[in-house]
Amino acid sequence: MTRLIFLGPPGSGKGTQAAVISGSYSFPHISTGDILRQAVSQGTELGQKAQTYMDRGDLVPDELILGIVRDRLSEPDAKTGWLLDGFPRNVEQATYLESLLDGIGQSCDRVLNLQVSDDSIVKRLLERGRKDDNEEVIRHRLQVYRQQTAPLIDFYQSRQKLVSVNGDRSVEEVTHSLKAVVNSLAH
Ligand code: B4P
Repeated sequence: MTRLIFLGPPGSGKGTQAAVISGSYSFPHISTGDILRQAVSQGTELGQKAQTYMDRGDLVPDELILGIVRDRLSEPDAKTGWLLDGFPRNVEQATYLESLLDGIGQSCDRVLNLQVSDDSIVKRLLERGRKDDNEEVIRHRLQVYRQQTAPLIDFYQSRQKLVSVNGDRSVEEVTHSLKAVVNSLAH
């Protein structure tokens, strides 16, 4: 049973690596970004509320996110492990997750922190060209990351969960390092 959180700035490769790792180890990949983008493309109430925040590069308000994660983690496939990609994104979300997991007798095993330089991030995201991938929005997302998400590095370090991995390498090299961490977890 493996429970992982992928942490890192926008464009650090969380989504890319989470897809590979969850495929290799067969645990569900839960991406709040994917859930939100799906809601936007389907025009649901959640999607309509979330879109403005995402287009600006701001975090979507916690009240829209927390219930989604709670419901997703209570689905049958998440009983035996999961990989959270892009959640938590701030200390409030991390505190909520901790008490949610406490309540169901779970805890996360490791928080994998992908480290990538700002220059690589801007280059990667401009190449990807998603709607929220123009230079102004990318710079804003990096600022939001520093203010709201980076404090989670200390949060998880103090709980002895954090493992940092150099994400400024090829996809395969990063996957190799991440698998070494997952394989080291004795379950
Ligand atoms: P996310 O969907 O989480 O996306 P991201 O941070 O931009 O990207 P990620 O790190 O997954 O990068 P990827 O692998 O795609 O968030 C989008 C928005 O949703 C947020 O701004 C926010 O508004 C909202 N949101 C999501 N979760 C939230 C939450 N919990 N609370 C509030 N709001 C939330 O990689 C990026 C690119 O790099 C790709 O093109 C990829 O091909 C390339 N790449 C990856 N690895 C590479 C490598 N090693 N070398 C070269 N290129 C690489």
